[in-house]
Amino acid sequence: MAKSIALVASSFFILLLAFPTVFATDFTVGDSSGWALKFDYTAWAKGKTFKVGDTLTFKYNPSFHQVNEVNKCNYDGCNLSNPTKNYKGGNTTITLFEEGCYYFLCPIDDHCSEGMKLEVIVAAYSSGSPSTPYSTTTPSRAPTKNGTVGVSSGVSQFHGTLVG
Ligand SMILES: *[C@@H]1O[C@H](CO)[C@@H](O)[C@H](O)[C@H]1NC(C)=O
Ligand SMILES: *[C@@H]1O[C@H](CO)[C@@H](O)[C@H](O)[C@H]1NC(C)=O
Ligand SMILES: *[C@@H]1O[C@H](CO)[C@@H](O)[C@H](O)[C@H]1NC(C)=O
Ligand SMILES: [Cu+2]
Repeated sequence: MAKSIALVASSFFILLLAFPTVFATDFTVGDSSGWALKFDYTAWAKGKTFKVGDTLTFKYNPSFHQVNEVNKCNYDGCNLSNPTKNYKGGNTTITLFEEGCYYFLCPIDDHCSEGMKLEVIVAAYSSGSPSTPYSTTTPSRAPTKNGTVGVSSGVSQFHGTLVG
């Protein structure tokens, strides 16, 4: 009994240590191209899975570009007025705090209509494969009926790994 408690406790400890690297991904928008003209950000975003807690980092020359977060209507029309937020400075990291769609564009000249715009669809924690480890980071909820299956299967996987 004491042994299994120790194993469960150490499993949680390992999961807690793993949490930041496993669950929060930072995406550099455009990868090595950064945030610039002549890049297809729709293609860049396609096939990537963005989750709540992930971050987007925009790297750009602050003399030529900025980042606006906008609503869908202004995104579709490349409307530069009343952005939700405006970022400058060349190194902008944005945390994707909630599920849903985020829209970004460059408000300088006609960069937006030339394609400097990005739509990102953010999935909830529970969708996608890493959901089981996430649920085990809330041990106080382990005894509830719904939590038991996910937590116990997660722990037993780690238990097996630890024991060999
Ligand atoms: C651009 O957006 C602003 C504020 O959201 C709105 O008042 C304006 O009518 C829009 N312009 C166009 C051309 O849609
Ligand atoms: C951008 O900002 C991040 C975190 O704020 C920092 O770690 C990084 O060194 C910065 N990069 C540049 C090129 O300024
Ligand atoms: C258990 O799951 C059901 C549906 O999946 C949900 O309605 C209910 O609120 C959940 N209960 C708890 C304690 O999470
Ligand atoms: Cu620009």
